[in-house]
Amino acid sequence: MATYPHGLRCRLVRSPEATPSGRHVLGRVAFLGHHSAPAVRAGASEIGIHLVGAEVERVTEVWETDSPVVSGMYQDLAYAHDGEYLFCAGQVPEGGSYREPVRNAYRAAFDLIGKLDYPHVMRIWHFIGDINRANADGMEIYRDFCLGRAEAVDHHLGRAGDMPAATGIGALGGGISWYLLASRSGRVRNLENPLQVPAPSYPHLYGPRPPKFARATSFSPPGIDGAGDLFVAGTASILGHETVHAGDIAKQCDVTLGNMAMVMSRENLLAHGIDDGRTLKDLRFVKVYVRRAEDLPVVRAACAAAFSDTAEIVYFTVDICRSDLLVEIEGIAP
Ligand code: 3EB
Repeated sequence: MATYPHGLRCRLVRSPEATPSGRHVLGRVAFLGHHSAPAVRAGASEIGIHLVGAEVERVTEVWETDSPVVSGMYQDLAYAHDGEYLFCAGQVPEGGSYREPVRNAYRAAFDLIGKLDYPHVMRIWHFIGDINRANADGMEIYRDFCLGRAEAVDHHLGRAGDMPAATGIGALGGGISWYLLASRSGRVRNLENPLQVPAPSYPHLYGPRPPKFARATSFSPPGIDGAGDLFVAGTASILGHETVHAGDIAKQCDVTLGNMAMVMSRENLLAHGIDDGRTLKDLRFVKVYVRRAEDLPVVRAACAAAFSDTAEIVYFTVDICRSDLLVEIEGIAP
């Protein structure tokens, strides 16, 4: 990522213990063959998310900084912060209804953010077990999750409150594992995509309360002009508010990549008052979620053509929040 004081950086590594960087670790997100609860380990906060089959190589996303960190547990959340950045991770246990536990999890996170003074949330990820299945009341679990999240956002930020770029995706284990990044200073700007209806304005067709997230978030540290670090949200084959190309993985890849290119483009950044522009080749850390393992070769080929040879790209085979979506992609352009 760009070099600036207290630089926040991401690495995707196969074995974090074997590849120390000499920097301070805020958070480790291990993608594993099982869940492991949020905890503080060796001074950093850590969470394990069941996202890969037992036979697959594990990958860990490591969030690092230049300054020493202070870590701890707050309620069930594991956190670490360095005076400029906060990483925090939580896990909502598997259950029959997620509305209230999600509200509670968000309340704990907003409390922590307030208490420690990191008011600018720049990115959030949610990994949701059985995302397309019905909960105990017959509501799809993703919709149940969206309901709790929307109520939490109403309560803490007000009805018009906006949330940053997010990922809301399936997981192989049950419950909801999630983590976020926030900053004390700098500037967070949430971006929309002119090709897509803002998710918070989706019609009721997709659930009682819409998903609260932005298509991308620009984080500019103090003194940095332009987009700074651009976090592109989980992006799928949606135009307007509708899924397009149901059943066609190649076309869904094209639309997904087109949406990502548009949200990062100079045209779109200028429309949001940011004098900057990025392309797909600027993405450094890319996570690709593919519903059906048999689609992996097509998705890998599309990503290899679209992204830089030096981008770090990881693939997961998990369900996606709408049953007709076959692929979802997120990334960071530092
Ligand atoms: C979409 O655009 C696809 O609920 O937090 C992407 C990113 C999606 C985040 C979320 C959902 C979420 O609606 C799904």
